[in-house]
Amino acid sequence: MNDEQRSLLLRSAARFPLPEGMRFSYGTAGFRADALVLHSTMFRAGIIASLRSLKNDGAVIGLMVTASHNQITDNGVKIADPSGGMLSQLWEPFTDAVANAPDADHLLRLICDFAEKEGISFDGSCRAEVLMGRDTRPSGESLLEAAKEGVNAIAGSAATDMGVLTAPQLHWMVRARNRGEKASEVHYFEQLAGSFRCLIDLAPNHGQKSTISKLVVDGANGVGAEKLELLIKMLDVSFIEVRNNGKGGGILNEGVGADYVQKERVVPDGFGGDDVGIRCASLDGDADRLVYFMIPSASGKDIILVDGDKMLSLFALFIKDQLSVLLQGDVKDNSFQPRLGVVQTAYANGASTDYLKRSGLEVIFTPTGVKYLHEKAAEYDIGIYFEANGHGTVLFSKCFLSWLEARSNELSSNSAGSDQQRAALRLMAVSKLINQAIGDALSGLLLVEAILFHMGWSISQWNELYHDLPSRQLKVKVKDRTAVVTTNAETTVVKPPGIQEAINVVSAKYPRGRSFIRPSGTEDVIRVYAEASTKDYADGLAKSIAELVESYLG
Ligand code: G16
Repeated sequence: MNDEQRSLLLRSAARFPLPEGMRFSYGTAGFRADALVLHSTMFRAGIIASLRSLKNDGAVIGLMVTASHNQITDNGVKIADPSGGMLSQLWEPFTDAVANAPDADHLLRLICDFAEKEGISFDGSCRAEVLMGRDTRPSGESLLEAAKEGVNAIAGSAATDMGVLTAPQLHWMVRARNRGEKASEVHYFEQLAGSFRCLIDLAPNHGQKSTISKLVVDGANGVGAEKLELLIKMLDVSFIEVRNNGKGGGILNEGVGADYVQKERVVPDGFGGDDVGIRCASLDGDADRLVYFMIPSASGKDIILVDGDKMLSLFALFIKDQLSVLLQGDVKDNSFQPRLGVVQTAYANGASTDYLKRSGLEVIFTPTGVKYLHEKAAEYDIGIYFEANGHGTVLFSKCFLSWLEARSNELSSNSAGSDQQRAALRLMAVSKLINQAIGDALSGLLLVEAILFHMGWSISQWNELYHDLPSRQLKVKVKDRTAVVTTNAETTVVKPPGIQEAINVVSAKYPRGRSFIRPSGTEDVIRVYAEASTKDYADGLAKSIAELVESYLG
């Protein structure tokens, strides 16, 4: 950095001092905290995004201002790498250090040292570019401005404000830009709508498309509702109704949204007795998570949850079927056997894992956080990953897609209209519909709808794929959540000593009892998960484990 560049950085950084006594930590999906204390973090995240772009020869980087499922007063930031996926984990320690640098001088020193180590040059040979978006939180606008200043503090960098977006839209745009593809919101909607229509037209019962039954979507009073309404217009369909779109005075994520529905398992606001038996779905605050649910009776608050594990199972079943049709019979080049794999976390219901394994699928586990699942899924030709909370997608390798395209061309000239050709076209449409950058509630929703239509299934038939083991999740507020350290994809606690043994003893008392604890990376709590053979057992086990956490961590 030359003197001019240094003084620009110092001057800008001085305007965003670190709040007294605060420590920020890069968590499961970036930084998250009360919006009031986040201006310095946002400014510094802008710097990180610029540096990341310079490191990648000026490739576009994404910066999304969102706290997703957290309460409305929180905010946060997610950074998207050139692939559209989450920021490389290798940069997390540096990002943490930058967020906590005590003053402008320390910050400058950190950046210069890191740039030297990473071979990042400020000689103007390439220009950093950062695409920015935000969700609908009231704090978003001013925090985005702070992030913009961070980008501009690295001389020559360009920040492009894309306005209010879902997080997956921004990730999709980053990927598209870096692939030299059209990357506007309209192009995003066109790609989703086009590939959805294609799947519907390829369904065996496509003549009945006007009979698709009603779907009611809870938009969490957030950005997903607004964007889904636009997508519905583009699709020109009438079977999707959006509720909780934030226009009726509802508050973001309060008594609504995918996180609430999945964790509390109760009817969200805006839904009730009139929705009994109807297919319902819920998005989260930045529309990267999706769960489905049904209201079984008008009198109670309970729902039947159809979660991320069920979505994973539905997608895996459909893709496996299409692959086997495609690979059957007289295949000219049958040397290529695509590897299909699924990725879950410890939160996956035990019954889902059993079902997937019984279906002959390879199942692997990672810690919580799409950054881990995505990385694993990318090792397969087709990698399907989902967290139980509804965050996930399906990744298709470059090599598989080239093979598929060649195979599809071959089939269209030799056996147009055959089952095999239709299977190839369906898989190509899935690869365009489902977001290749990150989990995306809107694209996931259209894929669920297309597959249910293809199968001729109701939500109840889908739910019958397997029966969930009853489970329960709790949050425990403790003095210091970092005191809990886990291993084995978060299924074993190594610190504090003794607590894992105590968890094992308690879990063993319950038929099919399984439980684990882990520190949340998005909220200041310890999360408790428990499952067992009955609802009462699962509730009892979760409560006992929460008490253990309190007794060990206070
Ligand atoms: C983020 C991550 C998810 C993770 C969730 C909860 O979701 O992207 O992978 O499951 O946080 O994480 P934790 O249990 O560590 O709080 P979102 O939708 O909030 O961005």
